[in-house]
Amino acid sequence: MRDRPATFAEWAELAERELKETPLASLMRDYGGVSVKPAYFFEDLPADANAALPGAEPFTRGVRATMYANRPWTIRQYAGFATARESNAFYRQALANGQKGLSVAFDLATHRGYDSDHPRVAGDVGKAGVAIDTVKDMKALFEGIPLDEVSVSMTMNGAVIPVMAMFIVAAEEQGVRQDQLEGTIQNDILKEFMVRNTFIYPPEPSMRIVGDVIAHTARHSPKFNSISISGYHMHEAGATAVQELAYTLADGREYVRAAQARGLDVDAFAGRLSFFFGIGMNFFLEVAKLRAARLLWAEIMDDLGARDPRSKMLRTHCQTSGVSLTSQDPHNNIVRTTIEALAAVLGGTQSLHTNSFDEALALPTDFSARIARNTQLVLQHEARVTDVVDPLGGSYYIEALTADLAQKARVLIAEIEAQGGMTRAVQAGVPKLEIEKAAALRQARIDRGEEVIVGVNRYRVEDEPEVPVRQIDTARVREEQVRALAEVRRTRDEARCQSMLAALREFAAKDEGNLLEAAIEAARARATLGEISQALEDVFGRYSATNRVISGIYGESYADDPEYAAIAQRIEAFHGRLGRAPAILIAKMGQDGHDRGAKIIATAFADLGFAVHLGALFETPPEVAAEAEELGVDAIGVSTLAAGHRTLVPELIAALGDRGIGEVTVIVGGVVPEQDHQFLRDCGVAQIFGPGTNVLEAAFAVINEIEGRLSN
Ligand code: DCA
Repeated sequence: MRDRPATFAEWAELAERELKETPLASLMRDYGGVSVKPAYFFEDLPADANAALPGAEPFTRGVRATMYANRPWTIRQYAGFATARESNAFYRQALANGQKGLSVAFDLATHRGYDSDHPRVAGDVGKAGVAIDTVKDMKALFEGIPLDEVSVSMTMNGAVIPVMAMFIVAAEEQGVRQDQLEGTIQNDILKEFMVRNTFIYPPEPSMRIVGDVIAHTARHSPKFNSISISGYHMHEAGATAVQELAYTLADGREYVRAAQARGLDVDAFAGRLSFFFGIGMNFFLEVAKLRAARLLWAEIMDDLGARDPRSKMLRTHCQTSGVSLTSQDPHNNIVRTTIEALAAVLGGTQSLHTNSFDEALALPTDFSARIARNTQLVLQHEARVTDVVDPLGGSYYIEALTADLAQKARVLIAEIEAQGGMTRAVQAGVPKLEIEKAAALRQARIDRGEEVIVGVNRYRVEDEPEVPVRQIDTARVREEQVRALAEVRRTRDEARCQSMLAALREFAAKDEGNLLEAAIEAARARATLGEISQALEDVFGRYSATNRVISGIYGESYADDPEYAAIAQRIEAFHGRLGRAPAILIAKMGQDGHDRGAKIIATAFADLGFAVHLGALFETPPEVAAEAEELGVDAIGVSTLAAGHRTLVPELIAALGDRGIGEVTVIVGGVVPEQDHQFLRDCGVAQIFGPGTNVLEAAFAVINEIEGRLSN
């Protein structure tokens, strides 16, 4: 028996013998700036790893001493669709079937502060979330669900003021006081400017809103988590683990400062700040990421003057990764989600959402939602992973990776500090651009087959099984909402409602008073979500983001690729014949702000030689048609991820016809259920590309379409 710890050097000798000609260095991996060796040893353990205690600062091993051994994580499935009534029925069923907390998904119209009858949101009402226009809708959403017992999380950022106000009033009318409310509001606006794009107002007034919500809940709802500082959307937009950690925690620091600037003592609110991370397929990296996040947050809060240990605890919700799901061979997604859920649990999450396997195709059906929830029930009840606290603690690899991630993130956090903090960095657009670069790099690796995705770039099946998907009749939902809105407006005390809205406007203009408090009064007087939001917009204005296309990443990754060169040559030949490059407008219509796919296509096509115009977010079909005419493009690539395509694409094609440019090729990319393909083709769509489409294949198809049309 040896009496000393084994070392990497000793192992390397054995390994090199086994590897024969292959160099050991070829087994090294890079996880977005973190390099990983093929084996870890005692010597890799950070000095403080042996001293870490679960439930004690800096909480690397978990925020509770007993963790799941005493209480498992909360099974909290994010859901919402169509009307409040339908979502309510779904929630009640879920609670009866073992779900522990609720998590509300709002539709995009609500996110962007529009009532369902607003002309800009025709394609968005009731899609990808529930439509909420009035307190009446909010009451219907929670009918029969006691808000003093069930904790409710609401993913709302842009329209946080009207939504929180309506939630509070709905609870009040259920007989539940504000101090009894349990739950979480996302209220994380900085990441909206970075990646998710459901902002309404410019960054500075948006930060005031965040501060007001934190201040109000600290005072009135001590059990309510006033923010869910989210890395998830960065993760989904393609951020590396280091970026997700650093940007999220830097956002957290900025929010603490915003609340302190409103005169609050840090320990009065910090215990109710919560977090939200995305969990992807890199199993150990994701476990280490959660551990590193807790370690770093404790350090940051120390720095900000927190004294209460609860202020230094990073409590988090996690969601398995949506972008890791594939539309090809979709049942593989059940396996992916299980692996990701296990990583979240071994990382010590407090609450978890597991995705449904059909989410790369459409909104989950009852069946897929059940499998997703059961994934967590099986982990909690059958896999015995809850019995032991932080079971990976002490693993050479996990401990070293935790320390390494934390160190890399510290450097990035310091860079943001040097830029003047996250609001400044976001205004300058730096984090957004860095995430887009990381996303393009990863997509290029997948397209080149360097990263294998089963059923997508390897092991493809010929006959894809047809998966039944949930269809939502938006026209019906919209009609119902519009009718209900009219009824509320007709029966309320109009003078009282208008005076409350005027008071809210004044609060906003004078930069005094708490905006949420004023909005609660307006909601009591039955002001609608759109009206409350508009009152603030009258003062703050509506923000529009600048859109930039990064270049060079695809070109570099494919420097020696014959297929890439073949398309580039076709485009050059096109240029030679017509004296110009083939031109494409990448369009995002409706209120769907997910633009990772659009940005990747824009970057790759630009590198290939296309003239790429990246349209603004949130456009209407007639606006896109007008832009296409003005630019004289050959094709429009519509990127759609929030189910608006059935309404928006036919409207676009009609608008192109109205302008006499019906010959422009229309291509659709994103989440489009198989069942809708024929419908879109019949409308005149030339090509449909689902998630996971190889960018080069898409480019070939597009140039073929354009040349085909031009030669006719
Ligand atoms: N021993 C004793 N008590 C425990 C233990 C344990 N091992 N584990 C948890 N608890 C207690 C907690 O202290 C907590 O009570 P408290 O609020 O009075 O402190 C209660 O059980 C609930 O547990 P917690 O871990 O806080 O879980 P959640 O209530 O589900 O909250 C959190 C999770 C991340 C903080 C919250 O912000 C959340 O639910 N986020 C969800 C966000 C979301 O859904 N986003 C959708 C995109």
